[in-house]
Amino acid sequence: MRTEMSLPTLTRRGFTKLSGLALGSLAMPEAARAATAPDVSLVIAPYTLEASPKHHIKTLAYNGQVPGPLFRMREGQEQTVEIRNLADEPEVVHWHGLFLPPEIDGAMEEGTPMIAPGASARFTMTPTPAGFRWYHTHTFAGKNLTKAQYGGLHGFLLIEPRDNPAPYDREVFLGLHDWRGQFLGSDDGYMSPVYDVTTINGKMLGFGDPIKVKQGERVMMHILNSSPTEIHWISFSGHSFKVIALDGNVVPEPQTVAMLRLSPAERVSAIVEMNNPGVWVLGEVRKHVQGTGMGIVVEYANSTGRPTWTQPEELVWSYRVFAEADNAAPNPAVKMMELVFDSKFQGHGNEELWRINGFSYPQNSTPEHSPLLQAGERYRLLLKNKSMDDHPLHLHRHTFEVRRLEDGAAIAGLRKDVVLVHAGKTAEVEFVANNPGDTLFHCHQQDHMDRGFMMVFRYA
Ligand SMILES: [Cu+2]
Repeated sequence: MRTEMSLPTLTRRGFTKLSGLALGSLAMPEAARAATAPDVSLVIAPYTLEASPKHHIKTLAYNGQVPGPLFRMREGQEQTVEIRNLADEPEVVHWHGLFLPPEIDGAMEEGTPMIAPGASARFTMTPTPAGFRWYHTHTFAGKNLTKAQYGGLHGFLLIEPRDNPAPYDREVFLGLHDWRGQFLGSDDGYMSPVYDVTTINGKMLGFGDPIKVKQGERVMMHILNSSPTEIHWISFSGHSFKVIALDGNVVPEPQTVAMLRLSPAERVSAIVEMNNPGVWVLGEVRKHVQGTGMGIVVEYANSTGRPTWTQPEELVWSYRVFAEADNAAPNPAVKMMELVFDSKFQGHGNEELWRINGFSYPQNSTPEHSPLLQAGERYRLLLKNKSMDDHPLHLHRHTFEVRRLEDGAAIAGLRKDVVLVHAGKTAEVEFVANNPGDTLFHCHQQDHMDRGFMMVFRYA
């Protein structure tokens, strides 16, 4: 399929570039191009998101939609990918949660080349592991709160498992996002973004299509928090969530819970039994956030009326309930690696500079400071957050197992690629160094990674 033919909203400038690209590709005969059509085609171009009739947001999007298209792949089945960049600035696409080589993983810090404006990139990849993954831009935003993850460059990716962990009737994908951020300085001079528009699947509550369900259905909800910086709390009035997987990985102890907490880049896959007919709101638990749009209507067949929202009284979430207790003796073969996070305040009106073990990126990733991994070894990361902010920490190209929670509880079996560590707390995760190549570790909060909260692990 030729993607450019079906782009709904190319701007004039985008169209000019497209023509230029078409000329550039004349070197390849049309038949040859068609014969080698990619399995996955992404076109990055300017786009205006209509979050509501009164909220039009100029941004970048994949294939003219926010979130970008859902891709389904079979685990281990090779895919050809083509990415065309019709934006004004270089772009890169990160395949979050996959075990890819650093040249295509989608982080410049690992050596993935950026795609220049007007250029395209083409490669093959073998998608693994199975589960709910996603893809997103991995560029720098700095003070511009419309760029990088502040914008619309994110989409769903499902790598189909060989077996389904639980029976369900159908799947729904929901993406949480925050828009139109502004840096707000607090009394102590620190700056953080605040947002005046929030959406689920690009729409504010009441402006998108409702999710239409039937009584008795079991719906698998795959929920992604693609927010640049914000943790979100989600509940579904009249219903509960049976959490099956976190970050796409099946949990050892599926549990039914009243609400979900997702920090930036986290995913939850949960089955909802549609056993309470009516018209309901699924949305952000905190009123002031839902008030900016983060909600979606769920409508049973033959039900009408205004959607009902039941306000939960408190925020409840714990990784622990989905994990096994860890009663095993410590494994002496595991290598300990301590990572201490703090910040250096740059002066009033400026942001903090984030540090890992005393140095910011890139100083912490020189041959002298960069952690060196031995292939095949198991590492335990002691994630010590000595700062006054919470950090969703992400390791590229590997899955880790959460082993110790902030309250000291030892757990096992919870495999993730993002873990939230609150201010002043420590958590521990383990991973096996089984994917040689430069590996980026960073805070998934855009303003933190932009200000030094990244580090490259290298293999010996
Ligand atoms: Cu952070």
